[in-house]
Amino acid sequence: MAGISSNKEPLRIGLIGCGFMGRAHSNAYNRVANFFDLPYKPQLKAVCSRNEADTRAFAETWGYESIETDWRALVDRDDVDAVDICVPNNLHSEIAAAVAAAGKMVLCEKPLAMNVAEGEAMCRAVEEAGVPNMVWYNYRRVPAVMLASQLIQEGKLGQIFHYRANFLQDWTIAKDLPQGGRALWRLDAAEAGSGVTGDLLAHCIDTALWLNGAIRDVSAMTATFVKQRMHQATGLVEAVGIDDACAFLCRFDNGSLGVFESTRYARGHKALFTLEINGEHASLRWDLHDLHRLQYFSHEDEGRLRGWRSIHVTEHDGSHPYMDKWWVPGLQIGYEHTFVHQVADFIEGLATGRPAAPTFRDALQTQRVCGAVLRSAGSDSWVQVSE
Ligand code: SOE
Repeated sequence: MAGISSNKEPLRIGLIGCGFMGRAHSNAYNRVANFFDLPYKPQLKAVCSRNEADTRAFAETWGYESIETDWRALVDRDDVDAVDICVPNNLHSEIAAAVAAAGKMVLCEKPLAMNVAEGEAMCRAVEEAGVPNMVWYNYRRVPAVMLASQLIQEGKLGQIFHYRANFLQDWTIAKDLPQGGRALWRLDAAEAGSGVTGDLLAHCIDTALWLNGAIRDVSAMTATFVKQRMHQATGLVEAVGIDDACAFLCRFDNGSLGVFESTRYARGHKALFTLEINGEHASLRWDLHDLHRLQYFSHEDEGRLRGWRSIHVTEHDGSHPYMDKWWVPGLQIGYEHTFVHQVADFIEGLATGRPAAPTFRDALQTQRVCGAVLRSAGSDSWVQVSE
């Protein structure tokens, strides 16, 4: 690989939130300039969360120069160019509006917002301020998924008939798992907005909209299997307001049919994100547990040899997205690299003026589908995905 120039402008990052996603993004900021030759290099200026000792420890581990314990102080700093929001969903919109008003770039963890109205307000805030913005739907940047997108764009599948996606987990089956607060805010509707729909299905929907275009209408069902859990903030047993599982049917604008399923109650599955697309000439299948492989079946292959191919997406000659930046052919990369790719694309977007997707506006469309799914489940009826 050609050498990487050391002459780079700093992109001064302020991170809000020290959880799992704060770690994933910090890792990406630290690594991107070692592997991608870009005009800007992330400089970890400040990290913010409410607990001072935890924030200091996080800053030391990941290399942040300083800490804040009030997100407003971080947003107001003159030495921060871009603010990364990695806190529970109920805080996204207020922080994003403040970041935009301060004229800073904003990167926001998925889902964009608690609901469509908040998402629309966030889009208006960043667009009126004219600040670069992006939402972290990282699975688009798995090389095998990006390759799938290229094959579809090239017309290799022809007309698309079916789109199928699952995201299955099993970590909330225990009835004594509390809701709310640290690590468990995803179980609290007041902090998360929804359950698996906004958390896991949102990934499936983002990828589907990108690969297969707009979704017209949906018919969904949800279930909340554990109806009460102790809330960590109050110590009281409170009603659970999130969806534990959600499945929906949909129709895409291109005429294809979609089937989506997501749950945190699929015993044995930890993070099984799979997608399959069936077209007129070919089909594609991808599985997060085997993320460097793309399964491909082409009806145009010679009959004797026709069958599913398992493409090991590690070529270095430019044929496999991103892979020329990493090791040597045959050596694979993993989950954390998807975030490195997303930072690289964000920086590239700053340099070229072509914003990296998904922007807030792109992610609003996923929010709209999630909203329609929840409305459909609540009303037991087909619901249009409105613009
Ligand atoms: C939930 O367990 C979770 O961490 C999601 O919030 C992430 O977005 C997903 O990538 C993995 O699972």
